[in-house]
Amino acid sequence: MLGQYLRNADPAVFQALEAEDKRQSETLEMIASENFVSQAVLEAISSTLTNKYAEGYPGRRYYNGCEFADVVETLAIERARQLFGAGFVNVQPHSGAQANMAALMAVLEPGAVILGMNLAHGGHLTHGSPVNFSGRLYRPVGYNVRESDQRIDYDDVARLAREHRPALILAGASAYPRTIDFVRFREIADETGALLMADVAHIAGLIATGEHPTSIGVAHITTTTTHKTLRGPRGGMILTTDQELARKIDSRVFPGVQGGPLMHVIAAKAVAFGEALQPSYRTYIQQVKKNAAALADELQKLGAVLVSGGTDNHLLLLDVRSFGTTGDVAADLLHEAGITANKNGIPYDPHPPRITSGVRLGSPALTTRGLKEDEFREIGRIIVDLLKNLSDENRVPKSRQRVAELARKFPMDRFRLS
Ligand code: DSN
Repeated sequence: MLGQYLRNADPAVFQALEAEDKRQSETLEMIASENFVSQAVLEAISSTLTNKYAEGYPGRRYYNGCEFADVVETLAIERARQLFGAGFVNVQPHSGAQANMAALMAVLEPGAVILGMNLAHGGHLTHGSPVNFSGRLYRPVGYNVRESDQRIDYDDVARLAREHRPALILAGASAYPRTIDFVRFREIADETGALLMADVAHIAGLIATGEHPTSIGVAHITTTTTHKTLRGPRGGMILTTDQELARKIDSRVFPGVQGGPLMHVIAAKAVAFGEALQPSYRTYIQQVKKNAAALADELQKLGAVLVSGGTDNHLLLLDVRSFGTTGDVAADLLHEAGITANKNGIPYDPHPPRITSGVRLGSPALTTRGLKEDEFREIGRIIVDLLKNLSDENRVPKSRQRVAELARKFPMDRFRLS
């Protein structure tokens, strides 16, 4: 049994994986936090390093047999340092949420006040949501975007910081289409005696290539995922330029909140960071931005409303109220037509999170697949045709055909293991 290929050893799982491959090939992936990893990254994830326990850090492990685990973790750390210009990197967090948990616990005592972006305004669960550890362990205060232009109101962040004196301010978002001013955040943190933590999970690839102002050396701590614009395996990472903070972070990640690191994933992080250091990755990220801008432009030309009136990065938030529908209905309709996206709350949303008034659309995955501005404009037209003609029964089959044509033009074979 141990020597059999998956196809024979476990047909049920094999078939589900085959079906997933087909789903990814035949549909258009527009979830802003997803991407397609390279063949090389896939190979590293499926390597025998999944068998290895390696608690500790390179050169200081608790088990023997870690010599090659040390090689890949050191490569991942060195490449991440080079990519972001950060002196200290911990590549062990299993996810972005774990990275945030370890980073917050490294510098805060339970009950500390934290100031983060409201989830309903584009923030993240781990930035102080009451249903998350961050809202249960700490005392969260949320900042919103301005109602008039749906951008972060830095004066209001400063006002809240002066009023609540947080121990830590969190800058970063999972549904914010505009540039984040980390320097202004740091000024506010310095004025009010807070630490600044930046969660750049969504924009890490933009920062690594100079396509978004960096948080490294501006924020005291930066956390990120490695699988979004960074196009690596699913996982997290913490960066800092401060040696003392780095020491605290390392001991919070292990043994603080995690046990054995996922060494196969760390090997894949090393591979992905190596890819991101190539000049072609910068071209890729520039195209990600151009594609998001083209989609935003086409949607707006066709009368659609976008939160904040456009995008500076890899994502946009479509306000579907002008189509007379809600986010859940719109996202399901796109799904039926073969476009995968997620319903998303918009700032000051009249609907609860399971309904919402928005759909979040991102360009990273389809840009990896090779689509450019013309194709993104066609996707914009397909989306508006679908949402404008809600009562036309033929709209889904027609759109499905247009989606299938686009998907066929950009085959996915090169991202497969076999
Ligand atoms: N789930 C991620 C996203 O979609 O942005 C955030 O954790």
